[in-house]
Amino acid sequence: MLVALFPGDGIGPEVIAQARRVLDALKIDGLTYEEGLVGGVAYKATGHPLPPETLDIARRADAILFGAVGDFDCDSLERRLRPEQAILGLRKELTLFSNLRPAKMFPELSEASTLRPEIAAAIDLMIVRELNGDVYFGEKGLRTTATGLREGYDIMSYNEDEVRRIAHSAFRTARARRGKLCSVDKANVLDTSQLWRDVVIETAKEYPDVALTHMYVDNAAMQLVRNPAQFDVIVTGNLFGDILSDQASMCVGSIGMLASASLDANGKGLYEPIHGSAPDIAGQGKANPLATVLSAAMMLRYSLGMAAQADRIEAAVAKALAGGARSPDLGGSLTTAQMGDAVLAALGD
Ligand code: GGG
Repeated sequence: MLVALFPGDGIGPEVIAQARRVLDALKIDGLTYEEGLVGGVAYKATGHPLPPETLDIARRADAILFGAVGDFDCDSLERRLRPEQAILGLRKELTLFSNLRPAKMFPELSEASTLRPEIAAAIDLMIVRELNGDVYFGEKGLRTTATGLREGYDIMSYNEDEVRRIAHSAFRTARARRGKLCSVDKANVLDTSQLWRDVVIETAKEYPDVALTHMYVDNAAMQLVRNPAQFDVIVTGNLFGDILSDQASMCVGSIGMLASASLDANGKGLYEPIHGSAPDIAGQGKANPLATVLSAAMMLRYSLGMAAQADRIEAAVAKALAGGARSPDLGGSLTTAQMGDAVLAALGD
């Protein structure tokens, strides 16, 4: 089985290196790797953030392990050449429409959460973020109005098929968990959200065993910090999902802890930490690699059919944290490599 490794920019290579050490320690027969350039490093080497050679590796691979993209040097480039287009391009080209972002409180991290321990302790939720539509992919541009003002626009749109397929993914996810699904939209203001809500309600007829609720996104942001235990699965659009999952990450201690899976309809997936390239700390050994290590576990579980190996990684991360392993984002001083060492030691026990 082929895994595409796309480390990318900033702290991407550092966190991917630790995930690779953990995967190697599992000694899985028949797992091979091919590396590709994405993001700012790809632009600097080839003139494009997602070169054809990288896309070719991604298409041939059974799964993709992705680090992060984003580079201050590229801030002035036209949009199609910016590092972020690599991840958006992969999601679109491979139809990776369903983004699973689990946020679960490791009990040992309650002191790192921004919430009171008794509120944080009960967090175990999954955000299902739609990845192929919304303002990310609608018509966008800069123009000048009739009165000479500069104006920017990004069209938000979803068609019913796009909503239906993410709704099915979310209902199936909820069915496999605690059977509760909260659909988050802004249907009091946005027509896109009204269609979203209508289609989710239609789809619910096929899942009578799942309890469906609806929440406006502003309320959802507030409820996530007020009473996060009420949530099992949250399904929402691309932009709202991006924002809510960053918020959820701080509720469970750090953005350095949140893994993700971006799946197509057949189980092929791209796996990445939800954090970006953090150029301010790149190369300093300060990055927390656990989100990437946990993304590797999701890859084994969702795309490679190796649930037992995924369990081993997740148990090792929990054990390393229980043993006191803490990177700076978690209030500690271990380096990126020392965090990797702690997971490897826990794997070997
Ligand atoms: N590993 C996540 C990453 O690199 N994020 C950078 C980024 O541009 N993400 C766009 C998005 O997820 O909305």
